[in-house]
Amino acid sequence: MKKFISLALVSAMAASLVACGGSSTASTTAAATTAAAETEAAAAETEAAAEEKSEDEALGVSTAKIRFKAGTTNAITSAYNQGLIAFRNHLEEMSNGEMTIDLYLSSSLGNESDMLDAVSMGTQDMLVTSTGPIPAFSNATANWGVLDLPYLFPTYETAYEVLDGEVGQYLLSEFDGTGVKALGFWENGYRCTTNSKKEIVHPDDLKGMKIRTMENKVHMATYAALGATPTAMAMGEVFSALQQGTIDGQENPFSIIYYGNKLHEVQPYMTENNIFYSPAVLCISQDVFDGLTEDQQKILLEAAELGKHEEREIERGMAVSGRKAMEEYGIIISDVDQAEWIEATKSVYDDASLGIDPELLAKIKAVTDK
Ligand code: EAX
Repeated sequence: MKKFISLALVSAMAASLVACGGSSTASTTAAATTAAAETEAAAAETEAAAEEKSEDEALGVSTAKIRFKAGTTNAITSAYNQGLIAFRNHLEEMSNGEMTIDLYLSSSLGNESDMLDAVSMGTQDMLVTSTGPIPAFSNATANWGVLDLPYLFPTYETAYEVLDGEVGQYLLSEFDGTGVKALGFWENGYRCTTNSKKEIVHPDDLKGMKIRTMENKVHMATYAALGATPTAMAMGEVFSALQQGTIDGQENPFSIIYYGNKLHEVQPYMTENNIFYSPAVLCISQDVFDGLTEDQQKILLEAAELGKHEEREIERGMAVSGRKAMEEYGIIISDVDQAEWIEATKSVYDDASLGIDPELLAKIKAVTDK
């Protein structure tokens, strides 16, 4: 909006300059007027570009000596970034302003796979990512796909018990030696299907639809089992692909759809089928972490733990408020018989090509089937 005002202001100023021209030196005045208007317009564009840039970043306290460069694929209003702000507030307070986090938003540092590589190489300090790119990130993390299975976690509570317990901590430790230190499980949320064509209530309704998934083979196998055509794509490309119709739909939690990427603007239909409980992971470059003093490391870990719980609470809230906001926006949201969808996706558990670790799955089931 400010950009529009700047340009409107400039054209009004230019008009007033031209109006006060006139007299025998009209051509000189007109030239001067045009030049002035062009300078003003250029200045407005620069300001607007700076403002746009500012929409891609949210910097921490300017006086901090230690600044962690953190990236996500979402807007500032998303649960990830609201969680990072909560984490940052604790970090700044507990370190007396010595440490802060500069947020780079909406895939401005690249997609999640790129950013995970950048953190491992130390060219980016921090990242909150979904589990999407993790199985393919390293041989050490190849068995993370177990967390991406359909209908694995029936409740938030069972997800937290597994992720904060033995299985989750073991998986986080698999990042050791990759250049990435995985600090803990944040929350992406329960992933639902949106599309631009029709109400989806039963699994068969998905037949033949091109549905964007993350570049994750378990998610792709699940949508293939439902009869859809899974189309892997980075988050930053999804809005325009939906707008252009090169894909029919996508799947994400309400928080990512509404608060993170405004996908409701191009997706008139949504199905609350909650196929995947999708964890997220807060990562820091191992070299960056090792370069901190013991006290600074302690503060960072404590602040990250507080941020984790706050982010999960924010995301759970967005799952409710996001649905309400989307209904008010006019999105048609269909509820489903989840038993039907569980039945339609259970074959994925037997797909040997997905490299699911049976021992890890058994440990998870021991919690979720209690
Ligand atoms: O992690 O790519 C996705 O669909 C993710 O949910 C998103 O980037 C947030």
